[in-house]
Amino acid sequence: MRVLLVHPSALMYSEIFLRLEPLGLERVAASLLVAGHEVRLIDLQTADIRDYTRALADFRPHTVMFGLNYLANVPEVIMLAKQAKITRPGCLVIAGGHSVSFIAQHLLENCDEAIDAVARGEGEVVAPRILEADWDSLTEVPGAVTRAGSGPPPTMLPTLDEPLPARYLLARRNRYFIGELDPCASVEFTRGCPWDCSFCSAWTFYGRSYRRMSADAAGHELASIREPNVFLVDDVAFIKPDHGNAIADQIERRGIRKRYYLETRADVLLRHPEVFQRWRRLGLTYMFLGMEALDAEGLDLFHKRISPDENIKALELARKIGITVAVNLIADPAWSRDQFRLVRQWALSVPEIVHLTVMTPYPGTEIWHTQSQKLTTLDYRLFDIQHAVTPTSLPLDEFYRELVATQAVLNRKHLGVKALAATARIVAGHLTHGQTNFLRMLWKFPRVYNAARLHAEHGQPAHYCLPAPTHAGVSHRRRELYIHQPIHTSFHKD
Ligand code: B12
Ligand code: SF4
Repeated sequence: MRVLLVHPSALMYSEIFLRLEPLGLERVAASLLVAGHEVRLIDLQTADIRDYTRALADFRPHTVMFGLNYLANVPEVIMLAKQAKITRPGCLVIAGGHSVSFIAQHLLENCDEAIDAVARGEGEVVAPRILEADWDSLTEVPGAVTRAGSGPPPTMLPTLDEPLPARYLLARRNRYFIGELDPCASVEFTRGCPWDCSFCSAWTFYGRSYRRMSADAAGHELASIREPNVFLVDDVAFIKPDHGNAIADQIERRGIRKRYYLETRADVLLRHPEVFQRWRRLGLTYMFLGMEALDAEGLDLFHKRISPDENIKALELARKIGITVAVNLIADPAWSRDQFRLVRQWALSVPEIVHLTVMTPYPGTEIWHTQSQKLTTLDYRLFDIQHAVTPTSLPLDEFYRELVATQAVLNRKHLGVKALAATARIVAGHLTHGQTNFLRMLWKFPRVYNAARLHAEHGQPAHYCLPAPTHAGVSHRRRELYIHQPIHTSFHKD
């Protein structure tokens, strides 16, 4: 069967700092190839809508599969799905990925019949099974959902060691970057997270499980990557120090030389600094720590299970090791002008890169159940953690002015004249190799972060909307949040 896989375009607000390869779709592509299908992959983050139109006409796919990890991309995917149905009448249109797994039935009932089925959970397993099944027996496939009903819960991959992502299917690989790590590939060593933060759906998607790729497979995959830089997509890197060390052994044994960016938690870094020190020597350059809040009250509210003191100690430790750290804070729509001011003051007092995102209840998170009765909009496009979708204490336009003013202060800290002078050498190095992503990023900020535009985006007509919350105010059972049902691991806390 001919299968066209499509990743939608990047959100304007994330594209400023980075653009990363669609690793999930590359793994789905690899599993479809193993099952004997002919596969093409288009990433609209780097390709043009004309490439998509051309692929529908020339490749003539029997099935078009869309990656829907992000709610904000839903309206775009419905539009692309409609185009597929017009150009290739009778073709099967499927959506899969993180976010769509939580809203499958609602999307199918509210997409003007442009999407036939949703594949929930890990695509390496469910996608080939859907293509094997008859349309009439689709609702028996674990993870498959159609307008006629849902199959059993999706099943998990027995091992993360295979398939190797079909990276070679992507044209324009030099367009993927994060900051000055340009070009940059992505790799995944572990899947899932044993913590349970209230604003996050990483743990609910994988049923709070945590799985690891074997060190040998990780070494093999790293060695196969051509880019000099690697973004490690694991939610929390090196929770298990033996795993981090075993992969480090592989890197040394195979003589792999790259620079790395990873995300982890402050307590994981504090518990096993020696692993991060070793990785620093192997090329670890940037680390992202989700601090989320500066005070204990905020951290408790998010179930972060960490203290402000640990967060600060982790920053000091990372500085000592010589890793550049980026942290994220979550802006509560209830913030006053004073709270924004305090964040600005704190951010200017530390050398780290500070990002500010807006607290957003997503389906699949606990706060979807506790906060969603307050939603002020159901427009998918505003669920991108840049917009306020719950009531703001300040008038909305003023909230955005404070938010953007704070983001601008944080940005100037790193992209101001002094900082730019420091990056000049890096930029020159990139240009020598024809890499322009980092340079373009430096000029995009003022155009993208704009309070008036953020505010005006609330007024755009919404043709497609999230499901109206039904559990509002009702306490829910945590297991009902899960896409993959929990498997037993030593990490389970409930
Ligand atoms: C890497 C990453 C990114 C990359 C995206 C890279 C890319 N182009 O794909 C970057 C950094 C750009 C990014 C940005 C954002 N991200 Co992000 N991201 C992640 C992260 C950490 C890992 C994703 C990943 O690559 N995993 C590894 C691959 C192998 O898994 P996967 O993509 O999930 O794919 C599997 C399944 O989902 C499924 N699947 C995926 N696609 C398809 C398609 C089909 C047809 C099928 C059948 C199956 C299928 O099968 C795959 C293999 O098992 C996840 C957390 C997580 N653990 O999932 C958050 C996560 C997905 N991101 C999230 C968010 C909020 C965002 C942003 C909105 C934040 C922001 N403003 O910066 C933006 C929006 C991006 C956009 N639309 O432009 C949230 C999603 C919340 C939600 N419910 O919408 C997550 C869950 C983080 C979290 N902790 O809450 N992100
Ligand atoms: S925010 Fe990080 S630590 Fe918390 S549940 Fe999500 S992935 Fe895990």
